[in-house]
Amino acid sequence: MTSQFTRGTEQVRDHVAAQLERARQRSKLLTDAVDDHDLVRQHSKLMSPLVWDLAHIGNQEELWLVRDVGGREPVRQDIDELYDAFKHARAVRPELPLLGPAEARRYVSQVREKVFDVLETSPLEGRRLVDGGFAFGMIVQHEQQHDETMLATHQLRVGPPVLDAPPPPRGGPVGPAEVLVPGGPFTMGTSTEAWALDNERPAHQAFTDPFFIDTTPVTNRAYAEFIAAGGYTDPRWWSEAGWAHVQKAGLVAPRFWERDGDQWYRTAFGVTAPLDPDQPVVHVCYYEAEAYAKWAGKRLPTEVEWEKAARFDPATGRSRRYPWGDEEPTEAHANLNQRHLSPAPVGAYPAGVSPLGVHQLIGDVWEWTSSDFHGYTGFEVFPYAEYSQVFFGPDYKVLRGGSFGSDQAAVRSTFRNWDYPIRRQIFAGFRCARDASPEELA
Ligand code: AVJ
Ligand code: FE
Repeated sequence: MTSQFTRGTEQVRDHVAAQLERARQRSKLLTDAVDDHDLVRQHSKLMSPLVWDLAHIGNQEELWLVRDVGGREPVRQDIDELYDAFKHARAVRPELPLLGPAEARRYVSQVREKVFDVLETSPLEGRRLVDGGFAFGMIVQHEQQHDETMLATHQLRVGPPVLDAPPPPRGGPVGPAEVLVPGGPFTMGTSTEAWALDNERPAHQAFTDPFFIDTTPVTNRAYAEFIAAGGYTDPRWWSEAGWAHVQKAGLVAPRFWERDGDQWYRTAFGVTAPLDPDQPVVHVCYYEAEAYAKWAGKRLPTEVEWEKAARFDPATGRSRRYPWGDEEPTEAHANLNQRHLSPAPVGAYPAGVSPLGVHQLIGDVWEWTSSDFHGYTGFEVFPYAEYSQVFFGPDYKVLRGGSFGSDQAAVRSTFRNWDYPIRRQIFAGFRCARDASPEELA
């Protein structure tokens, strides 16, 4: 596939139509999998009812593509307020007079019909919002992001399994445990990726000292060793905020883990099975990641380090779109697109390795970094402040790389996710890094 910035207008339209369709197939799968009662109820205070996500997807699509890009009459102006994420916290959304399952489904398909008409008739240039199909790409990504959120709701749902997928591919060799990333400048962020969101822009030169980064995300096996070594009860490994949190919340293991004697079990989408020791650990919060890293004699990578490990090609000095090159991900490169319902064992994606030999940077699990979420120098709100800017500051930590539940339309090496450091319902794990000593560089 060619990259978005080399596509002609007709190719952009075809690409947009296919991506919209793919996103909608996934939204349907996630909402048709459960009955009406499960669609309207709250599976966790942290999440919206699934039926809210569905209509919110339609409402954002209506606001940006039907009304703004298309200049058409509203489909349902009366419901804007209900589906404005800033008006009502997730915990209170079930109490709102929401559209019911049948109404929500009708609403999203009415909007979609108009959007296909707008797509056929609107010029895709001349206005920054539509250049390269940006507004459509933003809405595709928005739907896929909410699909990942709905997948997290499914993971929190209690009851017999309703989702099914083939197991991930087998693991394989990964080489040395860490790789050395050379110090110096590299290009971070992007100014050319047509569908990159405002917080990924602009491309700029960033600098790192030489550092080591783990070849793979931290596995269940390694994480279980931290638990067995008393990691959760030893304040030496925890930051002040982390120690306060682990005690108050009573954390003893990753979310969805259960012990029976010496064996750990993990429940995923209604299925409880012995933990696969070679899969990356998932459902840990930032504080747990930080504590593990300290126990291991390491630290979390900064966001700058993570992106350099994922993009920098020392042979050319260039930053790639993905660790493996500039081509779109295929199923050989990365565990994405909800193709499997868990992370894959380490070494499962040799075709996805970075030039420096780092595995599984894209897909499998979101990776916590030590960085707060801020705008890059030269950041400009586009097209609305409530996507990124209102979240900038010390309250959120940046996560990188996407998970098995992220769609490839919404993941790239410049993509930035963020969440509170206590959150565990997202598909998040981590890998460690450390400074390189002078002897190691000599
Ligand atoms: C980028 C995943 C943090 O879900 O809060 C969805 C994406 N923004 N609707 C979120 C988003 C508006 C956002 N994250
Ligand atoms: Fe949203």
